[in-house]
Amino acid sequence: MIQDWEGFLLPYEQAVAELKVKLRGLRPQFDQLNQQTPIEFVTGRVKPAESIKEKLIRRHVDEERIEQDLQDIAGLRIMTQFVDDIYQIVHILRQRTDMKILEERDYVTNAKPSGYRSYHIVIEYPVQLVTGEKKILAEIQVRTMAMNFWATIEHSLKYKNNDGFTDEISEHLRTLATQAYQIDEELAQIRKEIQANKEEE
Ligand code: 0O2
Ligand code: 0O2
Repeated sequence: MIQDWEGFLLPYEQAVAELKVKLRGLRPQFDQLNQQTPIEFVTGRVKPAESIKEKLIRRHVDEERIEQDLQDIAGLRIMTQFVDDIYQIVHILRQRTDMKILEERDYVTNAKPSGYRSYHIVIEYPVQLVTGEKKILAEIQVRTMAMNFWATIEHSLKYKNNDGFTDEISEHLRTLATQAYQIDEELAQIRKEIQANKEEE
């Protein structure tokens, strides 16, 4: 049993703080190169102890296995303007030497049954502690702002009203997710047209 949750979560806090700085630091580099940045904004959080405990029960995970089996205690989120930007970010993350990618889950191309879209990357990240190096798992979610807007609202509706969440409501939310994705596709089309117009000039 973990007695000291604050102590247990400290390396995760450190990892989230470091990764926020590193990922946010990519933006000015694109500006410097006069390139359009694929990153709109970055958020991060450590899962609160109460949510971790609830997830351990829900997923039947033994507390002994928490570090290996709960991949999103440290969570980072990168928001983009366009769908293509997601894959550009994934490519950049694959080249990095300060983190090791363990798993990738592409829910952008293959949406979840709920309608949820996002690209998930599980990394192993080394944190330097006074007691030495500790490798922890972190989850990076990469998604467009439209995907994020849907996921944030759907999450809060589901979280707060589990009982009232009927099949009809799930279906309605799935339709809205499809509509949000259509907006992403149309925006990509507009970007392409603008590019083509520029090249014609
Ligand atoms: P709630 O109720 O959990 O949504 P900053 O000052 O910007 O450096 P800040 O303000 O502490 O840092 O946090 P940040 O990084 O701007 O955003 C934290 C919020 O992002 C959290 O909200 C999370 O909702 C959300 N978030 C970011 N990444 C993840 C992730 O990977 N998974 C999940 N589940 N949520 C994420 P709050 O404030 O904790 O409130
Ligand atoms: P929270 O409150 O966001 O932290 P698992 O991580 O074990 O739950 P899996 O399949 O191993 O599930 O991982 P997956 O699906 O790659 O990532 C799970 C996380 O993705 C969730 O974390 C959510 O942040 C997000 N997610 C997945 N499906 C949905 C969905 O239908 N709607 C929304 N809004 N978010 C989703 P948690 O731990 O569930 O919660």
